[in-house]
Amino acid sequence: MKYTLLVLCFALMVVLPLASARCASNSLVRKEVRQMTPTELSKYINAVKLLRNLTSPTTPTVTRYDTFAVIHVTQNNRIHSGANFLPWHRYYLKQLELLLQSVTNDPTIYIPYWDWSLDYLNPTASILMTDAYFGGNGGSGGCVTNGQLGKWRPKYNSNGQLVDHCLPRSFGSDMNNYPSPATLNSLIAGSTTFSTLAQNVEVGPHNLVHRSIGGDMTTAISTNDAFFFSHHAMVDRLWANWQDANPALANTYNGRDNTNRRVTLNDVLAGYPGITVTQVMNTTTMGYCYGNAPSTAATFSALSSQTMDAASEEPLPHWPPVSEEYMIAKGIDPVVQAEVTARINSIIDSLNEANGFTVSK
Ligand SMILES: [Cu+2]
Repeated sequence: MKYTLLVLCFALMVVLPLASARCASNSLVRKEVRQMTPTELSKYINAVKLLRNLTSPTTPTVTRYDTFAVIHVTQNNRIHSGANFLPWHRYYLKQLELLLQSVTNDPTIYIPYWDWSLDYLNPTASILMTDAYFGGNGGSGGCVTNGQLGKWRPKYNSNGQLVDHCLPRSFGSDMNNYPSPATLNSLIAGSTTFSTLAQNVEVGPHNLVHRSIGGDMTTAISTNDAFFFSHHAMVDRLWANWQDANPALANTYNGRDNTNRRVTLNDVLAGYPGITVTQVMNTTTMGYCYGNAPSTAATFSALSSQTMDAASEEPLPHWPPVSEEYMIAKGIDPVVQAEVTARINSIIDSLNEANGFTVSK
C-alpha cells in the first residue's frame, strides 16, 4: 500500500510536471534553489550578503538591502490583494536581480526560485531551512540563528521606521498545508483568466507560505527575509508557466486592484514612474526565464534532505479557514478568500479520491 501510493505520487509528479517557461538562448535561467551548482549558490549568497554590507547611497545609516526592502513597505497598500500583485512583484524582483548583478559586476547572478510544493510533506525539514541555505525557525527571542542568509540585522520595521532588529521567524500551523505538486498544478491549470490566476496564486499558496514562516515574512517588511525573493520567484514562475501553457491568454491582464478599480495594461507600477504593466508581461523580453523543477523521485531525493514517503499513507488535509483578523489586516475580500480555499479543498478531495482515500464531504 505504502509503495503503491508512493509510486502513484511520483507518477503524478512525472505526468504533470510544472511546465517550464520557454527559455530564449540569451535568457538568464532562474533555477530551483536545489538545482543551483555550488558556485551559483555561493555567488548568489555572497551577492545578497554584499548588499547587506554596502551603505545605501540615499540613507547612509542603512544598507542597500534595507533601502530595497523598504520599497515594499512604501507600496504595500497598493500592491496586494488585487490583480496588480503579479506584475508589480515581477518588476520588483527583477530590480533586485539587477542590483545583485551590478554590485558584484556579475551578470550571471540570478534569483533562484523555491518550489515549496516539493517540500509539502514536511516543509520544516526542507534543506533550504538548514545552515547551508536560508536557515530555519527563530530560536530564543524569535531570532533566526542559522543559515547563510538567516543571520543578520535588518534596519526597517513593518511601518517603515528605522528599528534595528534581528530577523524574526516563527513557524506556524500553515506549515502543514503546503500544496503538493499535484494540487498546485491543478490550481494553476484550472485558472481560466488572468484575474482568477492572480487570486488563486496570491490568496492561496502565496499568502500561506508567508504566514507559515512568520516573523517579518508575514508583514509589509517581508523583504527583510531572503525567503521572500525565492518565494516570489516561485510565484512569478507560476504566472510565467501559465502564460506559456496558455498562449492565447499570455498577454491578457484583467481584474481589479484593491481599490476595486479595473486594471489595464497601461497602468503604471506603483512607485516606478514610467513603467507600465505591458513592460513586464513577457519574461523573455525582460531577459530571464525559469527552468524545470526536479520532477522525479530520484532527482528529488538527490536534491533534498528529506524522503517523500513519510506522509503518503495519509490523505492530504483540507485547508482550514483563514482568520478574519488576518483578512482584515491584509485587505483580503472574505468572499475571494472563501472561493480560493474552496477551490483548493475540492482539488485536494479529487486527489485524495484518486489515491484511494475515502473523501467525506
Ligand atoms: Cu508583496
